[in-house]
Amino acid sequence: MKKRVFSGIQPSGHLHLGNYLGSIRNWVRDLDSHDNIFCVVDQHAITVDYDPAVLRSNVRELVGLYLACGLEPDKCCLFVQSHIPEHTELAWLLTCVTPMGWLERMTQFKDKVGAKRERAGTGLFTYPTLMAADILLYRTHEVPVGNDQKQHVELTRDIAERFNRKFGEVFIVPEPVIAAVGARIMGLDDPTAKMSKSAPGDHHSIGLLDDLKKIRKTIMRAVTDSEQSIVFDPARAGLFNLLSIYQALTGQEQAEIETHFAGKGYGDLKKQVAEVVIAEIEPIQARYRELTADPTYIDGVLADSVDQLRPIVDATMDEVRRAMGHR
Ligand code: AQP
Repeated sequence: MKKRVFSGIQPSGHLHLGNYLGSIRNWVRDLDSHDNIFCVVDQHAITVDYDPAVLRSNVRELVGLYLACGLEPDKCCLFVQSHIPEHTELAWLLTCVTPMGWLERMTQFKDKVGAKRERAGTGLFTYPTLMAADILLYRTHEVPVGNDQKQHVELTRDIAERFNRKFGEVFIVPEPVIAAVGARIMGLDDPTAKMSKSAPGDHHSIGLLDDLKKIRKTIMRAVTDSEQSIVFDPARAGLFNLLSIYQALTGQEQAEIETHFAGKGYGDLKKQVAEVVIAEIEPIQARYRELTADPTYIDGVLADSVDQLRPIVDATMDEVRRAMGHR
């Protein structure tokens, strides 16, 4: 039996190179060896201020990009979270077995609320229990994510174990899977901050659908330092980020890359990073244009997946409701 993989991305903005290298590319690589379920987690995207029309358009763009990046519908289920209402039912049930203290330790919540804690929506605080529900609903074995989501997957494990101790062995306890390279791509305008869909700044991220000239410009303007040598030194955050992107896309070893760039300057490095980024993104953009030319294609893929997932969802929820005394 193949291991089941579940992962998702929020339609909270335009997909960027960090989302691609930290997540989607690894999902595509492992399609044949796993039983695959990928979601557009639109209910997570409403935990912060948002515009419903923009959300609707982001959902379709994200599904189109999932397909364009190589998530072939005959090898995986692709669906939108809000199309399966049991995600929120299970989230509520799990919220009732999750101690407040566990949620208070989540660093993403602290980063996102900053000083505005009193005004933040409760959903932002309980977001990790919805994520636990997403994962546990499908009896997932592995959750491939970028580094920033590792803490949430570990919390999911704790919730599953606590539930199983209290109500019987209902859930599979999932493992986070983090890529060795590309799991934390940083902003090009500020290499101390993670590249994010919702971060401001025209030259912060590389969007998968960005104009290719803009991508080149963003890379050429990337913040580095005033030193000379081109080496993988985590203390030189801007340089390290550019080299990590280059490494993730070429698949070369660090030593090989350092030898390649020995004696060259930052201008050369940036040009070559731009080349490998564009070589990866250009065909994705072309496929995206083809796939989205017929909007009914996406609707068909989403509806088929919901049909395929229905028996798994029904079986899990039946067991959960019985275990908790609702049946
Ligand atoms: N900078 C990154 N480098 C590598 N992986 C990343 N991921 C996100 N940013 C990077 C991974 O992409 C997946 C999707 O994440 P998400 O949409 O659920 O939320 P996020 O982690 O909060 O992503 P963003 O892009 O930063 O969105 P916003 O700005 O809305 O919060 C996850 O696997 C994540 O680890």
